[in-house]
Amino acid sequence: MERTFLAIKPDGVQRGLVGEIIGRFETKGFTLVGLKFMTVSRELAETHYGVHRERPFFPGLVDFITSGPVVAMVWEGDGVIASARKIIGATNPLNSEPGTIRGDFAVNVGRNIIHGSDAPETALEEIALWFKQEELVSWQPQIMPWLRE
Ligand code: DAT
Ligand code: MG
Repeated sequence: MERTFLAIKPDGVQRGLVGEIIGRFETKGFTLVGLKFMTVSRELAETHYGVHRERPFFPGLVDFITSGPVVAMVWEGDGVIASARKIIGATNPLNSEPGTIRGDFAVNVGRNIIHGSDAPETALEEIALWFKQEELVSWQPQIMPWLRE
C-alpha cells in the first residue's frame, strides 16, 4: 500500500493547527501509520531539505524547521502521495487554492504550515529518514469496506 511522509512544521504547531490538519487526512479516508512529536536537529533538517542546499532560502528554511516542535507523520492509502499534495496546496500559499491547507491557513512561502513528499521515491526516502521501521504501525481500519469497494 502506498505511503507518504507529512510533517506539520513549527508554524502549524505554534498556531494550534495540529488537530485541524490531522483531521483533514483522517476524514479524507487515509490511514495514519506513523506519528511523532519532535524537535528537528540541524542534521536532519539539512538532509531532509538537501535538494535545496544551494538555494538562497536554504539557511532560513533550516532555521525555521529547527525552531520548534514538528509533528512527523506517515499516512497510507491508494494514491496518498499525490492526493496529500493536493490537500496541502501549492508551495506559495498565495497561490494555494482555498480549501487546501496552505490556501486556508497561510500567506507566506516561508511559513507554509506543512510538508508532504512530492513523489514515490522521495516518500520512501523521507519515511526512512524520519522513522525507524518499528515506529510504523501496519493496521487495517475497520471502516475500510466503507471507504473502498
Ligand atoms: P514544497 O514544500 O511545496 O514541496 P519545495 O520542495 O519547493 O516546496 O520547497 C521546500 C520548502 O522550502 C517550501 O515548503 C518552503 C521553502 N521555500 C521554497 N521556495 C521558497 C522561496 N522561494 N522562498 C522561501 N522559502 C521557500
Ligand atoms: Mg518539496
